[in-house]
Amino acid sequence: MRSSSGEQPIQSLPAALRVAYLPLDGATAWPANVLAAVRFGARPGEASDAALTIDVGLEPLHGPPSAELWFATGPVHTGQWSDAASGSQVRYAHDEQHLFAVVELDERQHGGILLTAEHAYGAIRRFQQQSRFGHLLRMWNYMDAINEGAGDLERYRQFCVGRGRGLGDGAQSYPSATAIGRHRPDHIVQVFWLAGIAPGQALENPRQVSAYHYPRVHGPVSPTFARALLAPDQTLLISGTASIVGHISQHHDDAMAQLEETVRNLGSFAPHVSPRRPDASKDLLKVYVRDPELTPSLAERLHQLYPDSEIIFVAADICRRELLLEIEAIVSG
Ligand code: 3EB
Repeated sequence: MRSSSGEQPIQSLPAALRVAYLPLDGATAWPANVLAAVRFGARPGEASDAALTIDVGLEPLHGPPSAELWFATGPVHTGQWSDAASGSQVRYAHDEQHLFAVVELDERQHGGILLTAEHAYGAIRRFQQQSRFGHLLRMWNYMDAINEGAGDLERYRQFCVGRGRGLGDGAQSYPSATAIGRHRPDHIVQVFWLAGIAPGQALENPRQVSAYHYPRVHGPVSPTFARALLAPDQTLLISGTASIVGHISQHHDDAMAQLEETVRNLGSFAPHVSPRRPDASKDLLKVYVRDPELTPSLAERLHQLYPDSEIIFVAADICRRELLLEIEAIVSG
């Protein structure tokens, strides 16, 4: 992804977002000043020193379980916010520039995937309206059985309907995002996000139709995300990216061909990668893999393509049943 390795300190930008993967091997200590930790895999009972801990029920593959750590750039404040309209809680942590927050709703209490998504996104919209961190930068959506149901009743499409209703039509631009299915059902629609005091710049991919302009064939309500977002500090937050060209899935049943197509899609953002700051973190890739057995060959190719990046793999379902993998990335500014 990175096209240049020039080193130029850029003084005028806000403090850099710093993100890293930490192996959860019991031996590695928690670093200080963590705004939020996103942990993968079931890890009951284990403590975290992060201000906000988000446990994601996606099994890590190929390597030790890890946490994605988002570092704070100053003192951290945490809290909980109640949204009476949806009966939900937003848990959050923020420093002076960024907020990380999560809402987790049980589908059994909210009447299925569509209403749960609507309630979650209604809560997010209301929370964001009163927040000092008014600009959504990056969102993750994790849910059960994402491909269950036929046609427009497929759960991902129902999720998109609920998300659209919850968000309303006030949005002028969208954050980057990921929407993924858990292999092990837990009935929870889990949405977490990064927001900032300043807006990012939404980017689209010339190889792909913008998701919010997908034609009707992909569902009644289009997904609301930007292909990538350039954060105010120039960190590039690339959305979940798959083997889609135009709006059509490519290379059904061929994971390695899907990988190459996905890599070409990721390559579209190379012009937006800024020169590396001296203190920049490594680039991070997260690979969602439908069939865990594919992991070794995917890993071999990805390490060859991105030798300087940190790459983690998790078992997950992708939002179209023919898609076998999806990759998201964080490229430091
Ligand atoms: C795609 O390109 C693949 O619904 O928020 C990727 C990233 C995808 C985000 C979302 C969906 C979402 O359409 C799926």
